Amino acid sequence: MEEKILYSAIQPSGNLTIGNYIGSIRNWIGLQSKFTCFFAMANMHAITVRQDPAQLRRRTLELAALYIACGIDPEQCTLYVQSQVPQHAELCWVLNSLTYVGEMERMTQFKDKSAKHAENINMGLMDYPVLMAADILLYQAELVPVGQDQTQHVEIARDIAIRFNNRYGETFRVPEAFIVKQGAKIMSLQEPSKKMSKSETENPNASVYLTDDRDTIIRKFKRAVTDSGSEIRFSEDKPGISNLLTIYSAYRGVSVGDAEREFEGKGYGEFKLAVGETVADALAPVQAEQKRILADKAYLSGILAAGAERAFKAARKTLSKVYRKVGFYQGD
Ligand code: ATP
Ligand code: LTN
Repeated sequence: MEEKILYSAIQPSGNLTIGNYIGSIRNWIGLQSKFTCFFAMANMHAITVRQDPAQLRRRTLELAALYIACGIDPEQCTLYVQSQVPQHAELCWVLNSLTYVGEMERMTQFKDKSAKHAENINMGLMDYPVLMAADILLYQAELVPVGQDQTQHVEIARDIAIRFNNRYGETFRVPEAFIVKQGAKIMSLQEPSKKMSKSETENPNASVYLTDDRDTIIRKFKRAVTDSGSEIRFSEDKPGISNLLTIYSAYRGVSVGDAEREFEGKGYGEFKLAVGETVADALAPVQAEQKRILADKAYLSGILAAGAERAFKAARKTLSKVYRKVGFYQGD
């Protein structure tokens, strides 16, 4: 039986938060032995908002090292940089002609980012979901593990795949989003009604970065906004405490129910300290490993070169099929 394909990516657009880890990377680890996996550094997506070139290059490598430090096995998976595989842009162009402007204008992320970067509402920002569809469809991926905010984009990738298949005949596998039940949307520690985001830099206490040191992590959790009352219970009317319980249970590997029982009768202060210490304990070895990998430039560039080559081969196969289907001359 042919092995199923899994695809995911993260933009090297900032320091990763524990939200990125809990909502996406953490779930890749367990799936990598069951699927043929492709994991990318989505640097082409990242430039849809302004990036400093030197910083983008550095962050791309940091993200690759982080994937490996978190437990992605580069021998087992294909780890590569999106811009090193030109078929992404090429397929995106073809898919653009099957995508309607109205659909893109309705995307929540486009609306949010347009409001946030009103001075730079560029074509790339609007086309972002089509490039993402190209990423996924190029590899014939079946499963796309992402956080909740990306479900709309995976839906549009499905629509585009179905549309293409209907018009030109069976070409793409129709992908499905894989969203975890707990932790698909980690909230800001300062405003628990808002998503924790790596590009939110206004309030540094809102996000916990995977690169934060122990004291910073503990301080941020101590300052986390909590709710009225004193009970440590997961419920809709307690968004702050519920968010902390989700983070704690993700890093402890226990259920939310178990976490609630553990802190029964305890106060908010004690609970917040325990969450901070748990996260700090878990991040320390990842940070050390990321540092070690980054220092070994030859190792990392070897992994990325091999990854780009493997990705290129898979992508070339799909693109050539697409070009044939749409009637692009490919030589005789
Ligand atoms: P940006 O702020 O630059 O848009 P981001 O923090 O939203 O970045 P992305 O690169 O867009 O991060 O997302 C990487 C992955 O992390 C995606 O699968 C996304 O769904 C997931 N993710 C992002 N934020 C969270 C969050 N707060 N909780 C759970 N998953 C998240
Ligand atoms: N848009 C995604 C990153 C991304 C992605 C992908 C995720 C780019 N291409 C393909 C899954 C599949 C995000 O997380 N912001």
